[in-house]
Amino acid sequence: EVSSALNGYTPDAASIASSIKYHAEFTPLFSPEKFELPKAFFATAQSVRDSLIINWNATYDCYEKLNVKQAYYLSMEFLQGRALLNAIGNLGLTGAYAEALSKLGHNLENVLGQEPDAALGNGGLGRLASCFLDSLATLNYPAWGYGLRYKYGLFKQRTTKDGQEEVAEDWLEMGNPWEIVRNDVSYPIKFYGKVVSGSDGKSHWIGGEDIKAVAYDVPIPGYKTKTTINLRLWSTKVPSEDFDLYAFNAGDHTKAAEALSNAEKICYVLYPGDESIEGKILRLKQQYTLCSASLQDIIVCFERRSGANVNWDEFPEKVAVQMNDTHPTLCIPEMMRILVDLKGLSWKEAWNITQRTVAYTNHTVLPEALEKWSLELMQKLLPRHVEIIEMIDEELIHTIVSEYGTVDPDLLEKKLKEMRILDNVDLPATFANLIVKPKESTVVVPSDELETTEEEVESVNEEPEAEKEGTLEEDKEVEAVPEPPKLVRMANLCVVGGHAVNGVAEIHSEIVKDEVFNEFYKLWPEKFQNKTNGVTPRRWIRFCNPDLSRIITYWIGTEDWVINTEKLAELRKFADNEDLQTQFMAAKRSNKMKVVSLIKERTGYTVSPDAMFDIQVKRIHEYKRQLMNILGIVYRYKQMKEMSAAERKAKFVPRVCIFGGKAFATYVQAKRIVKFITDVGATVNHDPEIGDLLKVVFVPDYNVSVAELLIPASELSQHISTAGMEASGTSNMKFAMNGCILIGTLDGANVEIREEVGEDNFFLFGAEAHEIAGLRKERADGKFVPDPRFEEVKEYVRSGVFGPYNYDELMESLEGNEGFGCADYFLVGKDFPSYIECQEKVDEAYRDQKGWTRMSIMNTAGSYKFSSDRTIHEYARDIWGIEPVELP
Ligand code: DL6
Repeated sequence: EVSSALNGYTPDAASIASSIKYHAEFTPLFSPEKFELPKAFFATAQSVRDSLIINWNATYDCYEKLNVKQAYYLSMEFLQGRALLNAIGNLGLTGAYAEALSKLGHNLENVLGQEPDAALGNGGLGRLASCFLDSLATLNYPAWGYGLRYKYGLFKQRTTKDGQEEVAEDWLEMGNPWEIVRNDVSYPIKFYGKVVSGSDGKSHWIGGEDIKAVAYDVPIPGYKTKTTINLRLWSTKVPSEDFDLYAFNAGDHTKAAEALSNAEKICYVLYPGDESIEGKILRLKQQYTLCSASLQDIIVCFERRSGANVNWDEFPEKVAVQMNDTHPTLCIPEMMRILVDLKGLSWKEAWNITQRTVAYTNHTVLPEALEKWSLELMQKLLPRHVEIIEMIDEELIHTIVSEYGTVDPDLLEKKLKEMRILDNVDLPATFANLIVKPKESTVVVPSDELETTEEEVESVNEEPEAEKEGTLEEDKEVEAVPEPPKLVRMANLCVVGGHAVNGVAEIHSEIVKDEVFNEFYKLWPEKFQNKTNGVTPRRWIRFCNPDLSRIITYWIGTEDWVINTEKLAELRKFADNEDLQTQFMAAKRSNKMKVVSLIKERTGYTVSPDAMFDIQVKRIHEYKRQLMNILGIVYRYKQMKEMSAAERKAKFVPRVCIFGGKAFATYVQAKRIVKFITDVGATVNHDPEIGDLLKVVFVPDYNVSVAELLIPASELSQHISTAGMEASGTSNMKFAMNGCILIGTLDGANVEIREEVGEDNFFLFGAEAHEIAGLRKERADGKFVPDPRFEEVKEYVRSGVFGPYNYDELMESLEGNEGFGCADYFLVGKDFPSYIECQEKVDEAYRDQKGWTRMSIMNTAGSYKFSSDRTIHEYARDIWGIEPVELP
């Protein structure tokens, strides 16, 4: 146990017990007479929160007094998971809390199990944000997180006979003991309306719909330090004066409630479906709420700390804003709007300040994930921001023209096409004659979608400009090819408006420079950086794997590795030591036993702890290739069925193949994959011939807490994306830390993990990133000859072994038959032979348990680089320019 960070005061078990009792008595949420588990959790969390608040206030006061530069991490996602164990662990009070609870008749583990996961995120991007908060606090960096307080977390996943079913995750149902509602901190947020020029020469955004964003603060404690930073989550409400009491009293309750629900629904769910126009509007409202509320808050803080003499030029010396992916891109035009329209700065001054303040992290190379917003929709919702974006676009055109000249119109056209923020939008009048080329079509046909936009658009907007001019009707009469939609490319805006752009693993950052943003890279190479992701060793080793942690501490001789992970490398020298190996294996086995129970409880299947635990847990996505994993399992099963019992035993080691992950509700192919995995499991797991030699389990509702159980129990984990497509991956780091051996492609952070743990301790297969384009072309040209084993396995699936569901569509997606998109875009067929051959090597290696354990130790030892502490130090030094501040 570390000593407490509580201002020198270490509460003992007795005082903790009395604090828990106090909260139990005065928590009106539960019935007074009983002290059952839900109440025990709530009271315990509140007692911990008291301790956190002491440090949280001290941290806040310190930054306020010193007026230090602070970083603000803006993210639509924070995948916090549970907080209790992390908080008492960071405070060094785990033992004291366990003792206190036992005095009160409860067991800490059971109490911990009561906490719902705070699943305000989807996957890696959100969990990374949460790891970063832990590292920022632990390393004493002045920093805050900003996000949204979604009423419902990421959906609860059930697996039924029809596949995945989504159920709302009401994580706030029993209240949230960690948050502090700050009714004193709220900001107005406006949508729609129009922009008028005032007599003062400034633009005024008036009319429209007004809501307010209210802050909910969540203290984030660091490990072995007093520093406790803040995660400020915004919730949306309607200003009370806007409640239509007149309509309500007149009996029109629906009308009166409309404004309330319009405001509140902004924070209902993360990533509302955006197939409909309403869904798109809601998402854009969410993004703007996050940006506007956070920036108003940051600016208020800057002004307050500056006192009487606000010097705006100093803003970037006091503030760094990191945009986690493109979701918070509106920070850029919002900052410009506040500085120019509200604070009276010139455009030039404001642009200079904005660029020096803001930076952008790219987390994906998938073109569909690089956000593009309809210009027309944005114009309706955020008219002033569109004016600002148009001006930024125009300045960018100036830059491009002055850099590349007008001598070569083709080159200029290419550059503009790639780099402009506005896509499919004519050049502004001043540049109209730069590129003189015949136009394909000049007829404007407005998108139907946007004409039938939700009623609120109609009601809060002036008549659309086009209608006023009477162009719509005329246009409709003309039979014409529709023009491509006018779009705002958010990623381009990020690159232009920020001073730094980073990828999240070395290979990914190279792809960002060479492909995704190549034209920008040629123009501004100095902006581009790499920041390889990391994960917090507190949550992902120390707290989720106490047995392994004790072993590491024993062999390294200190617990310092929890904050200085470089020390993990010292384990290398003991990798052959039999005592260490025995301890490693024992810890693994005890973690596997917990997973045996989890699987029984969640799926009803009984699995053997003697089998190899082979795990793939991550969002279900075609590029992550869960399909290749399950087809590999099907191939294994088919082979087993064709052998005698003795041959089977000789060839294969027993395996429990575990899957987990959620498919986005509207992603049909991903949902088919979930169904397929569960169907294979239903057949294989009930096959008496196979027994414990193979089990296939889909653990429903994978989340942070489930990961905390599965990862410590893993022996093999799969990171098998098509090379070049996984930006980094972070579960690969967590698995390696927990002594799991990875099978994977040379993709994302796998490349660096393999370098650190050693080639011999990583199972590598598959095509490399530089080969992918050629391989896709080969497929498109019909030159690809599939391996017979791949053909065989698809045929086996089609034969109906796995039940009546028709898997033709899924199999055809690997063949590229007409109507099912491109030919095996993710190259499952290409990599399949090397994958199954590599899996044979895995079996062989697992038979030698000593050798395997050595590899396992080498993985833990080699994982030291992948601590988010290292990543955060790099961001602080290279992008944010912030320094650690030790609290007095
Ligand atoms: O950087 C965190 C995380 C990476 O580790 C994953 O490789 C990457 O897929 C994920 N990106 C996203 C963004 N959207 N998409 N797709 O979640 O970021």
